[in-house]
Amino acid sequence: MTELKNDRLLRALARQPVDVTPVWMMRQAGRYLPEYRATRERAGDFMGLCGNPDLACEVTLQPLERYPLDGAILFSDILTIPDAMGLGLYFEPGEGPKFRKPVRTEADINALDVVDPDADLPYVLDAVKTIRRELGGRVPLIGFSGSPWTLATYMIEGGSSRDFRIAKQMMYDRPELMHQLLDTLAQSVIGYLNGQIRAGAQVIQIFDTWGGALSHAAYEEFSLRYLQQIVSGLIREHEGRQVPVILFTKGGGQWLERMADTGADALGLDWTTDIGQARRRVGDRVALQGNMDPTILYARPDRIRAEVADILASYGTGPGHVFNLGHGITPEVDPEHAGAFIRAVHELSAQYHESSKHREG
Ligand code: 1CP
Repeated sequence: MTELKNDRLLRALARQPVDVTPVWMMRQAGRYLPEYRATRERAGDFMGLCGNPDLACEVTLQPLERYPLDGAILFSDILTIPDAMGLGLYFEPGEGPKFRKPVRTEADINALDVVDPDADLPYVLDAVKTIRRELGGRVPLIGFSGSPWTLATYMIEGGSSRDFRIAKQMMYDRPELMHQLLDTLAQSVIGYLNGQIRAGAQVIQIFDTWGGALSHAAYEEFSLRYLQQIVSGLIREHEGRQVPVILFTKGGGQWLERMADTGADALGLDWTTDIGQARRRVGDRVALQGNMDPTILYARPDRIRAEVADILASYGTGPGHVFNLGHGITPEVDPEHAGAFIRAVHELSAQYHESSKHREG
């Protein structure tokens, strides 16, 4: 296997010394980039893009051509699992994801099988292999999945939702049925992520985008429990290296200690948590990833730079920080502003890693 030319991301996730803080962005391959829009046009639509390993590889690499990012993230979507379960994922132009056959009844849930990634999602595993080959060891490749709870919300609601009315009704009225669905999803996620690791993913992130919509007790029972099951079931070493796992619960700032208990290597933070306080709470148990408000990217580049400086100062000196946005970059952001953000992280973070430079000689 090729040597990694830039292993800052892996080092930071393992809380080892780095020269500067590594940075990548959620949704770094996406609609804010004109070259992405052009490739999606060629693919026909979003699912055509996800389903074509060569085009998925092309859009994965696009942000790396523009910016000195420290990681690549597989171009795919969390909703490939429910699609593989037969729910019929589609995208109406200008609208979010939708399912032709949402899951609403006991019979619907009984009919779901655990996904076999080799048989049901070969295009994702092929994309991972193609991207690893084309990366040539430039930076590590991040594979990902949605959390069972987050996937369940889309499957039950049939798409995006404001209040998760139908999903929560099932959770409160038929908890045993919800657990059956979440367990099927957790088993599917474990197989899918292990498939991505065997195909070449070097870091794993689990997106629990809607965990923050749950009550304290419901988060433990319906989201965290399954995050734990997944972390316990993942391959943790491959190609002679650790494969770090990052858990990101949007709105999960109050549960960081419990998330660290799962044995994950790193926690993703949204922008509502102070990263310095988070660091004091979790100590050296996990690395932290985050956490700039993505809408700051609409502000002037000097304002973006000041925000980066504040977050770096809040985290403080020493390793264990991966810079990221607190959620995905949005389609209307000016690509120049994204560039200013990434440059600022590298330029302003060196001072927080001085001692590591001396130690490395
Ligand atoms: O091209 C387009 O118009 C479609 C927009 C788009 C993109 C670029 C969607 C539809 N998905 C993606 C790619 C994607 N999705 C990636 C890879 C790109 C990268 O990160 O560089 C990843 C990691 C995701 C993950 C994803 N999909 C999440 C979790 C992260 C998050 O945003 O919280 C979620 C919730 C989804 C569902 C989804 N897919 C697409 C959209 C617009 C949504 C969100 C819908 C909603 O808000 O409910």
